[in-house]
Amino acid sequence: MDIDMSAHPAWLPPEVWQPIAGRRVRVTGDGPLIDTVRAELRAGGATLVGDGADLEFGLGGDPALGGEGFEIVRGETRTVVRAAAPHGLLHGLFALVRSAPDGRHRPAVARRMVDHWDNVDVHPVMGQVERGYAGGSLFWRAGVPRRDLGRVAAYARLLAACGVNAIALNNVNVHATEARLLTDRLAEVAELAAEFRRYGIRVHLSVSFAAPVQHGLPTADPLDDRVVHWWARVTRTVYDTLPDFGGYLVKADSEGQPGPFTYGRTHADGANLLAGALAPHGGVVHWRAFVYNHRQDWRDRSTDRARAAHDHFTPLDGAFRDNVVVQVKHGPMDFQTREPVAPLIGAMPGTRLAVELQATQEYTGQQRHVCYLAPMWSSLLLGHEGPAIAGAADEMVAVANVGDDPFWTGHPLAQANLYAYGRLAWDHTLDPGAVLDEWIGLTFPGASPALRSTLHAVMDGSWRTYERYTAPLGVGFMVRPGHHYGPDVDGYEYTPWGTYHHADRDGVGVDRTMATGTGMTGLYPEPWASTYESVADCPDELALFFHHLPYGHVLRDGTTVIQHIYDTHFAGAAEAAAMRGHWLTLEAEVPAELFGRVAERLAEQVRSAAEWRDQINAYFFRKSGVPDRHGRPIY
Ligand code: GCW
Repeated sequence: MDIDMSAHPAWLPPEVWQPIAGRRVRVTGDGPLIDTVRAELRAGGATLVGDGADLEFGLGGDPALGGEGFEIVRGETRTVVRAAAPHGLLHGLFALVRSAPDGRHRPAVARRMVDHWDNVDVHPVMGQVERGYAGGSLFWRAGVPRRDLGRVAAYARLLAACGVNAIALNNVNVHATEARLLTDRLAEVAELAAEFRRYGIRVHLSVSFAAPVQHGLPTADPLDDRVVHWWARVTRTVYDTLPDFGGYLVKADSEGQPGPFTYGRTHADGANLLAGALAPHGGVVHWRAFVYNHRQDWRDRSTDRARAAHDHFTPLDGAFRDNVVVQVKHGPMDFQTREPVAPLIGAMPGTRLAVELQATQEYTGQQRHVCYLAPMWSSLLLGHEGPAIAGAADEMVAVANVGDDPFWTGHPLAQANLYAYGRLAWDHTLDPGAVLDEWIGLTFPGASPALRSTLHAVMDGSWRTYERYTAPLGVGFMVRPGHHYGPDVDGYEYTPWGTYHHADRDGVGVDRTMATGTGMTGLYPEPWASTYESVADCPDELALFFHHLPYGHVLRDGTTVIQHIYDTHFAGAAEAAAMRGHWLTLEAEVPAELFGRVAERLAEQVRSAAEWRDQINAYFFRKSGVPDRHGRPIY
């Protein structure tokens, strides 16, 4: 196996192999993953030896390390990496490359997955990659496989090096062509799976619940024997080709995708159907909880989209087969810049749960804005503003942000989101600022202290900056409908999507209290139910998510709602301009192409932030009639 280290470097450029280069290394054990360890070491400049090694990789580690854990011990003359299984040695190698500390390392959750929303055919509205901001798919172009397997191999390395071990290749919105990946186009999947397998990454496929109908059956009813047999047969064929196939990912009864509701069945019936087909082969079904009514009457204040996943799924706790993983978005709505944690997380103790994050920046600047998301993810994982995801999640998932762009992610700095996702999925307690520094160190080896600290300054607070100049206080969705880029305060206000801010001349926000609203606060365990219910205790950042507040309401930080809106929007836009200023000092320090790409995107960010500031401030000034206390220009 040959590894081209210089092809698409990202966080594994040849220079970071310094700790390995020139060393005499002994690797014991056999098998495909051990072969990868050897190939990586060779490509990194190590000499593989039988004895007299100063670095050793070997099995026989403590079984308590599990299938992926490893231990690093640096002695005076020799460093030893031990694992109980080959996959652990691969992780141990990458850990050594990033100078991980001595000691035992084990992942927090067993599966750490990335989901691609890649289409096989170019979708007329969504393009090659749904919500993709990094060019086309790495896997398909206009209906046919790209066959650029070198790029796929490089991607597999990057994923493995940050700890990812599973991937879903195609969009959860499964159109007719994508449905064929499961059947007559399985060879394309097998080809990709071979690249990922070398790095310990198992391949999964998104499937349509209506697949049996697409293939000629009169029904897809999960309780119909013909349907049960169809899935069993098709799944058997998949495993004949791909014995280590991971399983199915399903978006059902959601935004127009077919599902069990068509047949009067429950989501447990639907998920168990596929789980039954997968079980004999050791596969799992990831069944998404993103189920809500996207055709609701905006005049009806009794329906609340934020309740939907909880209301649909908690009654089914205990009804799912063991190999069903209910996959829930981290927030109750849809990957907004700020949301509370989804109340479903932690509310289904008898069900395996995967928590889905969105690395692709649909609502967070679409990879034109710098928005380092790890601080948000970390605070959700650790429960800074609500129940912690850590401990409640059995698995982690992120929607991928890469494409065929030469920088992988369109905005080169957006690579940090994918890297940080992998690292936080492995260890939920990592400090996001430290992960950022780790990414900077790996991606820009040899960087001067000025480059390091400037990059850190540009990126570390960028999510909060983005939050400041966009939708205020947790209200969300003030974006242009359809593509979701740029401000449009009322864009979704009178639509059926359930995404409302309810601004009027007196106030803004959604009353989700038990006392007078949709009762959504009551879906949380204590103390959070009471915290969110009480205007006085609710964290400011979520104030308008849970409450409809008068513009003059004084927040916990001492400002009024309206003044907070003005202050944060002026500050956020100014911060974006400062970020650009910082970046422009780096011209001599980074390669010209990278410098130019980031500079061009920052110029757009500065423009867009000013547009957000002006539209949000003008909108709320006109609604409320309250002037800015500091007399700044509002149009
Ligand atoms: O937020 C919405 C996106 C859709 C996406 C959906 C989902 C894949 O706008 O593009 O569809 O979420 O998560 O299923």
